[in-house]
This record gives sequence, structure tokens and C-alpha cells, in this order.
Amino acid sequence: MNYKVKDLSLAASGRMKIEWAESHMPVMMALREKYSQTQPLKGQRITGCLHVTKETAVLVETLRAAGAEVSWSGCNPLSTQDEIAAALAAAGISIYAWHGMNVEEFYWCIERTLDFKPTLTLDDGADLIMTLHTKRQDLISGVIGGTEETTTGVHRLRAMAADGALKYPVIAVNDAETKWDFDNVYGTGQSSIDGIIRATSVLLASKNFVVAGYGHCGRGCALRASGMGSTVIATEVNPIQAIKATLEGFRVMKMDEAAEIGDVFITATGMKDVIVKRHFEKMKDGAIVCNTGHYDVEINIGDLEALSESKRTIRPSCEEYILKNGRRIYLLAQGRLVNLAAAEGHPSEVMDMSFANQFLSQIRLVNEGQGMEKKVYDIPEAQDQEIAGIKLATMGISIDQLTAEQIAYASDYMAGT
Ligand code: 9W4
Repeated sequence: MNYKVKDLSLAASGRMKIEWAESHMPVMMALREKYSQTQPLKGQRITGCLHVTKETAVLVETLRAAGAEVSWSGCNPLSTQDEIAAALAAAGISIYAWHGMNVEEFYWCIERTLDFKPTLTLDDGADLIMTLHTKRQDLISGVIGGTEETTTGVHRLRAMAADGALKYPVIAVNDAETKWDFDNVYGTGQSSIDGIIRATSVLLASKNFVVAGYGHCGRGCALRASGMGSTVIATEVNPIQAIKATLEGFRVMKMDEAAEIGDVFITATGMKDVIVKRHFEKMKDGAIVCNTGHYDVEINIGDLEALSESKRTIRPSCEEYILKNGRRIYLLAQGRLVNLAAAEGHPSEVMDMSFANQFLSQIRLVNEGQGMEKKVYDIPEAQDQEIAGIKLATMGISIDQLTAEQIAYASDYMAGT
């Protein structure tokens, strides 16, 4: 048996979800169509370690359609969707993943996928590459290269490369514009609002919606909350971001002030202690508080607990804290990423472009990997443009092209008044 999943009988329901994702990932499906004919990945063995979701399943099956054999594990013990893992196992993919595994099982799964002796690796967070470089060095000589999905993974790999510890080239998919910009703004924006609504069913129209941090994720949340009729208030520590928020039509103030008038709070700063005791003390009865930043440090839950007399779970992902001052505060998803814990993360249409970058980068490694150095490479701008172009075409949108004269004009520094 070349898989281990929770329950194979979930395969049919997983397959329906995968089909849904396929019909919302037109770029991936166009690439699948094109490369299933030319088979650029034929003879390659790809080991992947990335969240087992319906969108990832589309990536896995596209890699396979282009000729690769694939072996997979999840990159977070809590992110595997068991019905998707079952559907992939039933389709003959070697997959080791189930929801709620412990840390030991997590690394056991990675090792099983490495037994497959990969020629290419695909990571989200660099745990697979790290395991290969530490525990399975015998396999390194067989690997052409790898790709990495996230900021965290790219940081780890750049540090390894700087130390001379990276033993094969890796492409940083995260840094593609068609990945991070769309993920952060439109993916996080919609899915965070979705998480808040699923966990509370609150009406956003008429509410004061406080966004802590006006980076890409905060901006996405602000845009969408505003579109739902909320009055958006942004809090910032960076004056440039604060001006941006103001010029985009949002109120900007200190969290100390916002705490008094906010109805819904979302943190998207990447910093700890954004909402603490003195803020909770000022909040209105019924305030809703959640986080969409990577770590669950932005809301100081210890402070909230200390101020509270009691708490109870009133619906999935929604805990009611009764404060000693008699007011109620609702904490969503225990202060973890509300878009993933209470909703479904980025919509398939957003993952479409991220995973198109993964797919094309794997092909690039086959074509160019032998001549590449053992360092971290960026996505070429042409690939970003190609993916955006395919996405637009699948949306039925055509755009203008520069004429030869215009291109010459753009590069002619002599032209002027
Ligand atoms: N999922 C995740 C992580 C932790 C977690 C309630 C608290 C990231 C990107 C993509 O990290 C991911 N903890 C949970 S649920 C949960 C889910 N809980 C449960 O109690 C702890 C994750 C990429 N992605 C999308 O965004 C959409 N499709 C994708 O492939 C997936 C998952």
C-alpha cells in the first residue's frame, strides 16, 4: 500500500469537491490540457508537501497529467481535508495525510513520501527540503531542484543558501506577483470576511469594522468590509501605510480610540500584542474580535481570560467571554487565522494562479535545473505575465498591446517636450 489516509470511503465526496475546484481553476485546466500532450514531466518523480485541499488536488493531478509520478504529504497537521486525501489515494496517488496528526506522524509521512526517491521537490514551509537535507542526504544527488510556496519557507531557504547548506536549486514561487498580491489582498480579504460571517452571521452593513494593520491582507479585509457596508477604521504604526488607508477613504486612528467604537476587530499585522487588556476593557458589549495574521499572537488571549468571569462556545469557532465588567466579547477561532479555521482559505480562483506558478516552475526545473546554481531563484517576470495573460483570457477579457512605436518611445530617454 502506498498511502495512508483517514478513511478511503470519503473518496466520492472528495472527488466532487475536486471537480468543483477544477471548474474554478481555468489556468490550471488550460495548462493541464496543453502539457498532457507534450508530457514535459515524464520520468520525473515529484514529492510534494503542501496543504491537502481541493485546489492542491488539482495541482497534483495536473503534475500527473504532464507525465510525473507524484507522492504527497500535508504541510500542516491541521490543514488536511480527509475527503480530498481519500480521493487522491483512490485515484492511485501515493499520499500520506490525515487531519489532526501529531508531530511524529507528520515527519513519518514526509519520510514515506521521500522513500519514493524524488527527482523534484515541492514544498510549503520547507519541511520537506529540511528533512531531505538532514535525515535523507543519500537522496540529494537524485534531485534536480525544488519549489517553495511560502514566505516562511523562502526565508529558511535563503538562510540555508547563504550558509552554503542548500544542495540544489529552489524556485521561490511565493515571490511571483500573481501569487502573493492576489493571495494576500483578494484571497485573505474575501476569506476573512467569510470566516467572520460563518462564525457569527453578523450583519456587516452599518458596523464599525476595525482593521489592525493596513498591509496587503489588512487592505483586502478593509476593501471587502467596506463593500459590505461597514465603516472601516484602520490602525497602523507605519505613517506611509496610514496615509494610504486615509487616501483610500478609511478612517485611521489609534487602537486605543478604535477599541471604544469598534463592532468587529480583525488583526493583520504580523506583530504580537496588538489587542491587549486596556483595549478589551474599553470595548463595547458584543464586540467581535479575530485575527488573520500568521501566528495567534496578535490578540492577547491571556489578557482576555484574566479579565473574564466565564466563557462558553456558542457556535463553531465563536467563544463568548463574559467580562467582570458585565460586557461580552466574542473571540473567533481562538485567535488563530479566522479565514482558515472558520472558512476555507483562499478561493479556488486565487489558488489557480499560485499553483500555476508551482506547475510551470517544476517544468522549468526539468528544462533548466542542471545548469542552475544551488541557490534560491525568483520567478521570471515573463512567467508572471504568462499566467496573468492566461487568467485574463479565461475570463474572456482582452487588453491592448503596445505598438512597436510605443515600445521604442518607452525606451527613448531623448523624447520629451
Ligand atoms: N490551514 C489550516 C491551518 C491551521 C488550522 C479550529 C483551531 C494554508 C494555506 C492553504 O494553514 C492552512 N488550524 C485550525 S484549522 C486550520 C487550517 N484549527 C481548527 O481550532 C485550530 C492552510 C492554501 N489553500 C487555500 O487557502 C485554499 N486552498 C488551498 O490550498 C490551505 C490551508
